Amino acid sequence: MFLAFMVGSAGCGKSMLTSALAEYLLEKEQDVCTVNLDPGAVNLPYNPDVDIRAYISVEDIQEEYGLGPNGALVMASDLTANYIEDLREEIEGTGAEYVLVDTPGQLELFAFRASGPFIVKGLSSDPKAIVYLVDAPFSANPLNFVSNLYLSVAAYTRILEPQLYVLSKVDLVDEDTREKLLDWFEDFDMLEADVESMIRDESLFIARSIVEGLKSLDIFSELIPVSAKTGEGLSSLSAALTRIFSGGEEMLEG
Ligand SMILES: Nc1nc2c(ncn2[C@@H]2O[C@H](COP(=O)(O)OP(=O)(O)OP(=O)(O)O)[C@@H](O)[C@H]2O)c(=O)[nH]1
Ligand SMILES: [Mg+2]
Repeated sequence: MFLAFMVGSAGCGKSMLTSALAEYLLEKEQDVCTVNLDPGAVNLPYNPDVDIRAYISVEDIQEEYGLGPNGALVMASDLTANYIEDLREEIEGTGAEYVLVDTPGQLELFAFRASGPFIVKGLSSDPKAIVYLVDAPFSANPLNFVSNLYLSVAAYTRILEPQLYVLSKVDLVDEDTREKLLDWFEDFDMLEADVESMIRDESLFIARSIVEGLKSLDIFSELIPVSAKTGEGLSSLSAALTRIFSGGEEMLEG
C-alpha cells in the first residue's frame, strides 16, 4: 500500500486533484481508494471510501463547545487523532494499492498542529509521500510564489516524508505564466532576479532572504504542471509517485 497526501493552501485544488487522480488511476486499472481527512468539507467532488466526517462533525463541535468556525476546525483537527485506529483499520480494509488522502483546507491545521504529523504516521506504516500543490493562478506573482514555497518547507519540516510538487490549475494560466512558474522552480536564480525586479516595496528584503534560504535546501525536485479539470499532467504525476514508491526501480528498468 502507498499513501499520497494532497497538501497545500486553502482552495489550491486538493479535493479536485484527489478526485481526478483517483479516476485516472481507476481507468488504468490500479487499485485505488480515497480518504477524506477534512472534517469541514461540505461538498466533495468524489465519494470518499474513508471519511473523517463519519466520526467528527464540525457543526456539532461548534454547538457543543460554543466555538466559532475556525476554533471548531482546530478542535476537529485535534480530535481526528482520537480516531486514528479506526481510520487505519478502514484504510487497511480497502486493500487498495494506492491510497489518496485529501487533507483539510487550512494547511496550517494539518501541518503545524501536533495532530497532523501524528495522523500521517498513524494512518499506516506503509510508504507515504506528500503531494504539495502550488496554485498556479495564485502563485503567478513572485511574492506569492516565494511565500508558497516557504510554506511547503514548513510543512515538510513537520511531516518529513518525500515531497513532490504539483503546479495545480494550469488550465487557468496562459503559456507565458506557466513557463515562468516552471522556470522559477527549476532555477531559483531566475526567481531571485524576478523578485528583485518585480517587488517594489519593503517585502523585497524578506522575499530575497527567503529565496536565499530556499536555494540552500535540496528538497525541490520537480514541479509537475497538472489540471484536475482537463486531466493534463495526471500521467506525469502518477509516474512520479510510482518512482517514489518503487524507489526508482521503474526508472532503472525503463
Ligand atoms: N479550472 C480549474 N479549477 C480548479 C482546478 N482544481 C480545482 N479547481 C477549482 O478551485 C476551487 C477549489 O478546489 P478544491 O479542489 O475544492 O480545492 P481544495 O484545496 O480542496 O480547497 P479546500 O479544501 O477548501 O482548501 C474549486 O472551485 C475548483 O473547481 C483545476 O485544475 N482547474
Ligand atoms: Mg478540499
